[in-house]
Amino acid sequence: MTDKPSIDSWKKLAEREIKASPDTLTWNTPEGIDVKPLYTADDLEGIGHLGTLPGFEPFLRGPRASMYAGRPWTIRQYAGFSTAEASNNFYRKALAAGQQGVSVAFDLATHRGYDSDHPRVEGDVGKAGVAIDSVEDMKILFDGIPLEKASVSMTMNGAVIPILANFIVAGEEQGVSRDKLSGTIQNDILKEFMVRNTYIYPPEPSMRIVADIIEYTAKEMPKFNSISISGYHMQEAGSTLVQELAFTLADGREYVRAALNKGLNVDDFAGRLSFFFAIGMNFFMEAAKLRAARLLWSRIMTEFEPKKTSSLMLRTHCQTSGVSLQEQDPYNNVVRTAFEAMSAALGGTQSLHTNSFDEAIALPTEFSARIARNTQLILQHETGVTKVVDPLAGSYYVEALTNDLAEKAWALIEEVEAMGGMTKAVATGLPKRLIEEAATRKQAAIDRGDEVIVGVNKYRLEEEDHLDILEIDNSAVRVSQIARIEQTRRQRDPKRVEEALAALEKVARSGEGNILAAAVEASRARATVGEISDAMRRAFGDHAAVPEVVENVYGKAYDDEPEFQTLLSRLEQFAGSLGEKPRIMVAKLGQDGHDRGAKVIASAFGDIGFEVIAGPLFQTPGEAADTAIASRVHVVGMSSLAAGHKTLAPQLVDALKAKGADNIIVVVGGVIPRQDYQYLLDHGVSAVFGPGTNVLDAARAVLDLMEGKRRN
Ligand code: 2CP
Repeated sequence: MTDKPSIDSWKKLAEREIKASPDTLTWNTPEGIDVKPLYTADDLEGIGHLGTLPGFEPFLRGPRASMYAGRPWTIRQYAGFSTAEASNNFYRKALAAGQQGVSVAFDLATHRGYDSDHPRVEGDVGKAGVAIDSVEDMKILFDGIPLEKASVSMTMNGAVIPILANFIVAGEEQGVSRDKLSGTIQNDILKEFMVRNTYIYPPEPSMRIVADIIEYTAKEMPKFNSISISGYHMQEAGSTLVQELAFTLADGREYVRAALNKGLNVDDFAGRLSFFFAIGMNFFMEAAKLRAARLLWSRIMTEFEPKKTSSLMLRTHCQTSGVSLQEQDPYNNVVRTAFEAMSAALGGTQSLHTNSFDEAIALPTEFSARIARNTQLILQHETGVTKVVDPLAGSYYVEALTNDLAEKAWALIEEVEAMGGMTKAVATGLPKRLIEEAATRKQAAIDRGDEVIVGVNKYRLEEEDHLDILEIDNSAVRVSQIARIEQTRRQRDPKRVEEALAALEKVARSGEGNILAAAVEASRARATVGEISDAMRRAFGDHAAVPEVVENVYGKAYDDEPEFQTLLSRLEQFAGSLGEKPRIMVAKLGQDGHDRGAKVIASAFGDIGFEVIAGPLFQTPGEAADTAIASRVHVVGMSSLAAGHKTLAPQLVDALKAKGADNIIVVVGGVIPRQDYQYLLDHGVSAVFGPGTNVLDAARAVLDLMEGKRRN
């Protein structure tokens, strides 16, 4: 006989089963939330949100009363590659196969406001998205896709003005006036300064651009979501879910203030603000996060005293987590993505992208994209999850988790508020630093095996299967883009272009008028993305971030572990023989701003005993070689996540050689497909560290290389 059921008797019973206190089963998550092995009605005590209903304030249970029972979320797959023609073809096929909205991925040259013929972007054109140089490309992108029907999301932040202007003009020339265009522009610059790094101008004018877009769309494009306030990239950069939640909502509050400062009425734009979150592998916490987000947003918006309840409503897109995908045993990624998608649905997302299983390595193939899309179709049509609104409501665990997340995120939001809001907080570098620390801690937990990743640090295959991946011939894309730019330049009226660009520059400089309205004129005149961006560069200047490196986070996770100590003393010994600390430069080349990997490596190598030089973002191979030589480094570690490695790494090797510095060892790390290793090794790279590399293994390999070089 067991005791009568009570918490105490449960504890005793559990203790007998596990031969330890059940408190030892508590899971201390990176969010600082202690997840207990059992939740009961006692955990609901004092939680204020329990009696709420979907469609009503505070919208915790969903922005719509009927939610998916009335209309399922939008299946919106983010895609774009090489040319406008290829991407258009892909969108048309996807729409015919069940996708419901379009979502455009632009290449990094476009993101950063460079035309495809610019010398800085040789390795980037057409690589991680589609190259768009002018409205001519934009028209091809949407050829045969009726813009009065299909809603279009465009992920653009840096060059947001020329891209949105081109979209408006492409609509016009398709016969669809701008008031009929529906969709979303990302237009979220604050998180670019924090994590995503596709900014162009300094923070202050960048915030004006955001506000001008909100103003223009509020007046002219009633069906268009003016912004997609994004936490996605924070989680991708390593943030905890509390950080993602807090910084995203704090960003949102800042944008509302910027729009109000332009004299807008809150109800004229608040209903068209939208959000974007990542959905990672912490299944219940991710669903709870979306519920908490809606609760907190309605709390924030209440401060601005809107009259319409829709102004309090958080509507969001979600994407399954890119960083949760692994290169090793990649079909596991299908399973990961399916769980994440289910979690997003249980959390009540409005729109969803499911990643393809090969995205840890390359852009999706037609095959992998089909499985990703079908993951959502199966969820919507076969599992029954759409039939009931907010089915997790009332779960002791999920309600307690929703409350815990909301409380912790609110505390962080208040901290940001005390700093004077998010623009000021971003300027101090605090959010970025907190995220980088969390990322470094996570890497150490994975390297130590504390956090299990199936097929990577446990159950790893002896031999991986070969995987066919999509490869973009970037030089061919560049040639065809340059030909089209030249044709556009030949056919346009140069005087009209010049006048439109001068008018745009004046609006930018003077602070009077709307920048987007001026850019629409320039786009009509066939000014290119680069020319429009340059007109604003002349007024605003360029933003350059100073890279910082987190210290004593990675090393601390290893404290007194023998394996780590052995490496430390080996390095010390080598430094002794060298007469100085070995120096490594972590380099980012081209327009690839994904710097999580670079930052984690810099910080871990620093803790191991290297002197680390963190190179600035966006260097050309020649510039990186100059920095490496001036810093007298022994090794350059190039981090590449945007598929530019086959162009940029050999150029870096050649630049070092040309400058008489071929004694500097070059290693490459990041998203490098196995198929490319030999190519890189044949072109002077000494070692390649692909996804899933243990950082200590990488450090040992670099040390081996340096010792080998010294012996020869
Ligand atoms: C929805 N509707 C309903 C119901 N549900 N009507 C009746 N009953 C219901 N149950 C209506 C809505 O009010 C709306 O009409 C219409 O149906 C469409 O629904 P929605 O919920 O607004 O969906 P949506 O049009 O798909 O819009 C979703 C978002 C939008 C989140 C609001 O901003 C969006 O699509 N965002 C996508 C962002 C994105 O794709 N980002 C890509 C990131 P009305 O409009 O008339 O009200 S790429 C990421 C990469 C990683 C990167 O950033 O680098």
